[in-house]
Amino acid sequence: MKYYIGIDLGGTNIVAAVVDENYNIITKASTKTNRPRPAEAIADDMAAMAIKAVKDANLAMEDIEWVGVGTPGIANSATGVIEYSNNLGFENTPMAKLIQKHIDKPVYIENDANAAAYGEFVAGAAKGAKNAVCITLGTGVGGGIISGGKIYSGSNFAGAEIGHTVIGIDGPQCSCGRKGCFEAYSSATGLIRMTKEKMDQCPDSIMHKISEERGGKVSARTSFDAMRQGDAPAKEVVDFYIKALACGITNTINIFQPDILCIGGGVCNEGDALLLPVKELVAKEVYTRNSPKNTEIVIAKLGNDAGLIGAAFLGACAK
Ligand code: BMX
Ligand code: ZN
Repeated sequence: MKYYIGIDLGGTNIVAAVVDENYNIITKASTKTNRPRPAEAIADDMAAMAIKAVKDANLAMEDIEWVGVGTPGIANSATGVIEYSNNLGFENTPMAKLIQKHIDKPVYIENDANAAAYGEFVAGAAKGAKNAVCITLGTGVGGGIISGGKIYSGSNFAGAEIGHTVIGIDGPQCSCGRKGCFEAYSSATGLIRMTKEKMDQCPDSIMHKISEERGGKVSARTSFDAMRQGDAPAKEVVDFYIKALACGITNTINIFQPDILCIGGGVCNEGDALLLPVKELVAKEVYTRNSPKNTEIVIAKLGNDAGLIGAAFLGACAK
């Protein structure tokens, strides 16, 4: 049996896993990212979690083929350098080298959403597809493109940032500097912003009661839950969220026409309440609406594990 290490470096958590050749996660070890911190300290913790996961699996480093890392931002897979990651505060961080100080193995790095797309491609909802696109609805909107079975990230490794394509000119401010990005509407962060705005306008909305019950917290679930209780303002928030998401997805399909477009990230826990109306809108608008073969839109299968499994198999993608 062959084993690999996958590491998911997130803004909140560092998770390392040992994954076997059948895509099963054997062990996981995690710690807080605790940003901002120097890259060296974060890399030390990433290596420590990887070493712990190997030990917990009753394996030795000799049993491991390679290490793969998924990170938000621009990851140069040729040099192992994270060129830029605004939320981690990284600029030209030689991540592969920093990890190799502790673990003497090949280290592959990729953008987190690219790694998640690769995970869904090798073992999840996009298995068997020739061309697939995955988008993740989390803190941001991540994009990952699989073309002919390989990750496509452009000529400079910064491609597939589908979240930073504008769907509303002069729309809400995005963290990338532009206004009206897909991410500014369709991330969990965007949904929370729109929920709060609607709550300010509608003091009688059930969304206030729901957030009070949850310690005053407004989350990506608040509007969906209030809608299910018949709250009209909440339904407006959800309807607009779905309209924006369908717009971004239709754009993506019009460009790539993949076999499968899979949607992952926390907001997908809404399941059919999200998927069915999105599919209906896309079917009405997509360029190929009259064609017999259309992109299949599905919810990602591997959840948070997609990034870990995809990272673990980056060495296979590089071959
Ligand atoms: C942002 C961008 C992408 C990333 C996406 C999803 C940074 C730091 N991040 O658009 O590179 O793939 O978020 O990130 O530039 P997540 O945190 O939602 O997983
Ligand atoms: Zn943007």
